[in-house]
Amino acid sequence: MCGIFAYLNFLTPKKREEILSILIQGLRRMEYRGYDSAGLAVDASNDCKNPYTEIAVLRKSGKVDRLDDYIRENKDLDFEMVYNIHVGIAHTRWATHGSPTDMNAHPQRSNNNNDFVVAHNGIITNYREIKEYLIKKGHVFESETDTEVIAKLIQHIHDRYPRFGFRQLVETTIQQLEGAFALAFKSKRFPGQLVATRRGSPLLIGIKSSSRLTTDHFPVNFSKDAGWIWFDEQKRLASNQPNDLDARRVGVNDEGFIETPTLDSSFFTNNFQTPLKTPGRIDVIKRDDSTRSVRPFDSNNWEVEYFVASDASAIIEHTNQVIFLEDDDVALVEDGALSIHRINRDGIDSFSEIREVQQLNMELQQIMRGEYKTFMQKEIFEQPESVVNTMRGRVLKDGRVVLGGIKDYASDIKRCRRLIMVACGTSYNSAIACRQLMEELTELPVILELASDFLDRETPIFRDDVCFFISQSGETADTLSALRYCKPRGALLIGITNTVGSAISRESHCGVHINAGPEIGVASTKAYTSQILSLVMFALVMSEDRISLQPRRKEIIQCLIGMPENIKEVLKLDNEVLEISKQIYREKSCLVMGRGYNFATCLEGALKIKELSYMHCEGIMSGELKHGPLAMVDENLCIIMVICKDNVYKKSLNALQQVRARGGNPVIIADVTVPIEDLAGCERIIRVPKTVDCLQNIFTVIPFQLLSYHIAELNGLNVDRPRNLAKSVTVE
Ligand code: UD2
Ligand code: GLU
Ligand code: MG
Repeated sequence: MCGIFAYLNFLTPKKREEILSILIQGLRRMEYRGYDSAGLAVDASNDCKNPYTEIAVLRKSGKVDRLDDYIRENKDLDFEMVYNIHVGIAHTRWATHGSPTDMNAHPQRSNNNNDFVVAHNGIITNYREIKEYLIKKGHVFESETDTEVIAKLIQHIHDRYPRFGFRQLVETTIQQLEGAFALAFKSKRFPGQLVATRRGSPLLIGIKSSSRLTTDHFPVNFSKDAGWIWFDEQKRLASNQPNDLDARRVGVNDEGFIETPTLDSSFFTNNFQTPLKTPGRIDVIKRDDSTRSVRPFDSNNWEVEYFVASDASAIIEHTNQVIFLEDDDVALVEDGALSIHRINRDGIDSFSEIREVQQLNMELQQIMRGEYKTFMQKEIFEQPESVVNTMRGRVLKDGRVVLGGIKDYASDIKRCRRLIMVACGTSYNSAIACRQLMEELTELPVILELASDFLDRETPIFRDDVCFFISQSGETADTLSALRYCKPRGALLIGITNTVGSAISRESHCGVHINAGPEIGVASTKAYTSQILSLVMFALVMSEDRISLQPRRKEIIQCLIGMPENIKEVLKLDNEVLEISKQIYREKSCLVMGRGYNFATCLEGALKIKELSYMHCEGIMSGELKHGPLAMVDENLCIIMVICKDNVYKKSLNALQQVRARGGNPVIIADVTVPIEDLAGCERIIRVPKTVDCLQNIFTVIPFQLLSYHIAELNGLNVDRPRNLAKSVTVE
């Protein structure tokens, strides 16, 4: 979930040193996205007559600077060597599969010869099945990444079908992949060629040439039917079906006729009927008179450079002519010419048949955060995607919930005496948000602990306790100390973190990586919602065999699936929230109240406002109102109330009445099903979509994220770096 950068120079001679600098610079431009390791691959022969016989893969955990130093110290590379035509690919990684080590950094490679190398952004959810298959076929894996299967798979297909072109190999490979990816491929077998593709992760291509571009668009070519389907050997074995694949025609021979491959009949099933004419070359539908790939320049002897990147910040300094790839586009650069391909016309209604060359007229600063002014804003608006990444491969279409990290411990956990959730700040609030559901679905006592207080009290912990340690960075000092305190006492330790390879992830017995992607803004937003989802998924896993709980589980899972769309709806409230921010940004103090599942939202909302705008703001349980806070209420106090149609609805309305009776005029955050008549004449109402009670707090907290953001901005404060605070608190 971090960044890809690739650079191809065609008839524009470049020293190896220059190529490496361009690649490193590309990575640096994407540094702001946050990452844990970096790497690149370039041609490595030092023989000018045979420049493409070797590929070097250079990778380092840590900063791009470390990679840079590592490369400069390399004694095997002749930095003066000049390439007329060259392809280099580079990557910054935010680990999801395997810790951030040199070996797990990208590019990943197909074999010790580096025949194929690939840089990947995203998560491959079916990589385990593919890996098992490839291991059986003799491939030896060296990393813990999901990405490595891509490199090994393309090699495997190449070995079976040596006549496939590079693009065809990639098309065949990506049809086996599930999950999300942006990919850049380089191969020793196809020197000077670059293939890039995406599904779910962003990717764009910059074009730079001193020849004039004669076209403002590239047609999309449709491969007739490269209809390869991964053959699920496991499934066949499980269902005891005979292997009738030998009888099928499953390959394409030299003349373009379908044949039965003799090497490995179990590899593919065939779903195409018509023979391809010349496979690997012209299997595209010609549109008008456009040829397979457009040579888009006005001179015969043209030179060109291409840049592939996850975002424009890495490209803008080179060129402002770019093409944005759509999902499942496969871009090939061959002989310096770019062509865009799609396997078939599925989903073509939503994508046009051309990819326009767009002019970027933005400043670098502007691009870095996309359309957003700050990282925090970007991260708030990323939530429709980050929640998908948290659930990817875990909430399955068939209604099951699978947490790979918990599976083996589930039965131990079910037998424990109590669940204890230990955290600080926002992470602590996520535990509050999920406490009720945890109790309901596990039927265990659930105890919440602020890490600092937990340590101060030297809380008794026993062998049959299960302790959760929740931390975005996985390095939070108090939480980590609490973990170390519990370890010798024999409790089972579960980590919930966003950072693979972090101390909490390493030192816990098991856990869940929330996979929200790097969070840069100091005030946590997307990590909070992903933490809640991770805990909800945990509760669902714990209750999967409770028959009486099935209807409840089903309802929750349905709502999880609808979550991304609903979050988009919530984000549309931004302008309404801005208007309210304008009314309250000068207040000295603010009271946020609610109860039940939305109490966590009040605490987290108040925390966001404090952190960002330095305003005094307090989140209270509305049940506590008459035990003290009500004394503060008058017509001047700024109040925000969260009211949803859940099991505490009546009580929430009661609190509203009490506030109204003291002249209070609260801003209300309500779900769309709350009737206006119930809201006691309040006029400032923000309506969020309705969902199942235990997930409602995700929708109610987002308006607070936006609110705190706008209040801070209206006050002219630094949103990404509030004073006195640090992103990860590694001191107690
Ligand atoms: C994991 C693996 C992945 C692959 C996949 C199988 C990683 C980062 N992920 O993804 O490589 O094997 O399973 O489908 O390697 N863990 C802790 N403490 C924490 C968080 C996680 O010990 O705070 C453990 C967890 O118990 C598991 C591993 O780390 O053993 C990976 O956890 P995950 O949440 O990334 O698991 P999953 O299944 O999504
Ligand atoms: N899932 C891949 C890995 O863990 C790619 C992560 C990324 O996008 O940086 O290596
Ligand atoms: Mg661990």
